Amino acid sequence: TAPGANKASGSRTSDSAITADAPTTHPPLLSFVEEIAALTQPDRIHWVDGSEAEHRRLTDELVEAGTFTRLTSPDFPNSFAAFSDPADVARVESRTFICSENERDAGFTNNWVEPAQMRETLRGVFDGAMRGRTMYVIPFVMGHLDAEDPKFGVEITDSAYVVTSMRIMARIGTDVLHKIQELDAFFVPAVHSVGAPLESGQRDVPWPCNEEKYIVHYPETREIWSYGSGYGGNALLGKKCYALRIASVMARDEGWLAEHMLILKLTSPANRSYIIAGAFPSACGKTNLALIDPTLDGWKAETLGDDITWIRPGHDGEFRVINPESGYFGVAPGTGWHTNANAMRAIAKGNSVFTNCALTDDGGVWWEGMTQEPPAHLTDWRGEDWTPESDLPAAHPNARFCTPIDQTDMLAEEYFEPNGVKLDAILFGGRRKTTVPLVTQARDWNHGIFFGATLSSETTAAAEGAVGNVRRDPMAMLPFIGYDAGDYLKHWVEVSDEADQAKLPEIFLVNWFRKGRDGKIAWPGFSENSRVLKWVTERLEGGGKAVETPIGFTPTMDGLDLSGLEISPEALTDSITVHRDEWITELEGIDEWFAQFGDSLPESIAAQSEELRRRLTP
Ligand code: GTP
Ligand code: SPV
Ligand code: MN
Repeated sequence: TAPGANKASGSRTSDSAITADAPTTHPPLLSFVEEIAALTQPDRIHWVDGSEAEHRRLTDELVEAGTFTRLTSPDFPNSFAAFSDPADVARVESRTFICSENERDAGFTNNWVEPAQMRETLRGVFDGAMRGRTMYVIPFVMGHLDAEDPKFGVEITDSAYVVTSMRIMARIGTDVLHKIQELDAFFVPAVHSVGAPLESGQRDVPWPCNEEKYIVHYPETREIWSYGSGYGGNALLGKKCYALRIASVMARDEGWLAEHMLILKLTSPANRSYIIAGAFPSACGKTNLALIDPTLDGWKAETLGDDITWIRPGHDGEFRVINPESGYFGVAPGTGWHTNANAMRAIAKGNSVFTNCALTDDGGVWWEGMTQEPPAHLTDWRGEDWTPESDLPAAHPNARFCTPIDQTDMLAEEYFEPNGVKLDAILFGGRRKTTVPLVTQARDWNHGIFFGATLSSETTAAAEGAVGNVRRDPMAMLPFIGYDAGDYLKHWVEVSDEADQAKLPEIFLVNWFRKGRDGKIAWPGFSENSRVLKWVTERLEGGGKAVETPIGFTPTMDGLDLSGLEISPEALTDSITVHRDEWITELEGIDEWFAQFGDSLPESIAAQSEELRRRLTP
């Protein structure tokens, strides 16, 4: 099958009993459903319409099954808590595969298996995988239904938890189904099973999953197959699997970018608005910045998105951005009234699903950092009694809230623009204790790509594995680039050819996490990041006090607006200073990193590290 085309309709058995009561006559969709049903052998098929009545029925069933706990506290209306299997709490990068025809096209950052071999493996594990369960068919669109080029998908899943979460995270249901048929549009076929068939009479568990997991992408045919996990990025296939891995391949072929970025609209006291996107690795501050409450007087922030951004060259030579999602799947711990009141207000409107948070005795949820004082007693995410004296955290460090984005008071009206809004600046940021200063402006587009290409961060709980090791994470996309990483950087270089050079966004490197001489994080972060954003907008206007350092432009000691902020001169120095010796060491790490790209590293980006070397050598 060619990219952008679903399988030929001729292959389907049109009289199949499987789809006799289907709400569509669209042949490629019917044959997809028939094929997967024949393979996985579910007890029944449910076509998801996305309605309120359906949502009520499904959540009732999930409560009945023990997967959901209905929250009875008035602080969390129409909301539910779910607790995963303790071994199914995060994305599984070691079990994520890009199965391109040629190994070279998956690149060194991805796991690769020959597609024919993977298809055979998956045929084995999916054979009968939905026995005893309902197979749900979820038509969805990433981005707006009335966009110029809407991007459709159909997720087949045997998890009602996935259906209720997808209803928050993407536009799903009957309208989408009709549009696919009306436009005879391509849809990404996405198949998900928890991998836990039920024999007749077998009792289900609250969180079925399988020790063996596969998160598989076929970039050429734009297919997704996910097996064995019910969790977030492994199972809500519109999110990382489609909107980043598959979409990055579509974007390469069609001349745009699919990125792991937040989108923020910032308005100055002079009433000028700026659209800023930010790529930070998982659990490194996107949701927090997307929902910032600026501490600076007269500055207003509104949000468009917190995790995924699609960037397209517009008709007018500008880059335009949209958020393809419709909800937050945010890290719960650390989200609190004192750090992220905007998120808390959205959550307080209800209609949310909480995964691996702790339960309060009055039927609500709690996590570390929600309030400054923990409650006296909780039931932790494992179902154990918890008190403030307990050694283990009450919520899993990667516990998540899933909340509709339109519950955000500070949602920007541009969120509703089907074809997006002009992008002014891009921030790349990581979690680094040393070396990387608070904010640095790139000299030009390719220098900015170099910031992104060499982005690094200490690992977090958002993926399985050890926490706290520095790893390179190009554009915060290391686990999400659906093709060769060198080709991806080349595409970033080339995509600017599509745009008006005078309208290209400015690019900045930020680090909220650098430690000071006292061993504590030097910069106060969170709302105070508005001071950095103000400097960014000043630089966009050709102002802002800066020094040129070997790594780019950084603020002078009096460059940031620090009015009303208590920060010692030492802490400020430790936040913004560039240390030549640290960068000479950093360059060794960059050399090692770039060596891994082999000859797929674009010359213009390799040249950037030579330029840095030259600038660091007195
Ligand atoms: P994903 O949803 O996994 O992609 O994560 P994210 O990038 O949206 O991360 P999020 O905003 O949820 O932040 C994750 C963690 O970083 C939380 O524990 C926050 O408390 C912490 N954090 C966010 N912003 C700041 C900041 O400015 N300073 C400091 N010190 N910590 C921050
Ligand atoms: C991330 O890990 O970057 C997330 C959460 O946003 S997940 O949906 O699980 O990918
Ligand atoms: Mn993310």
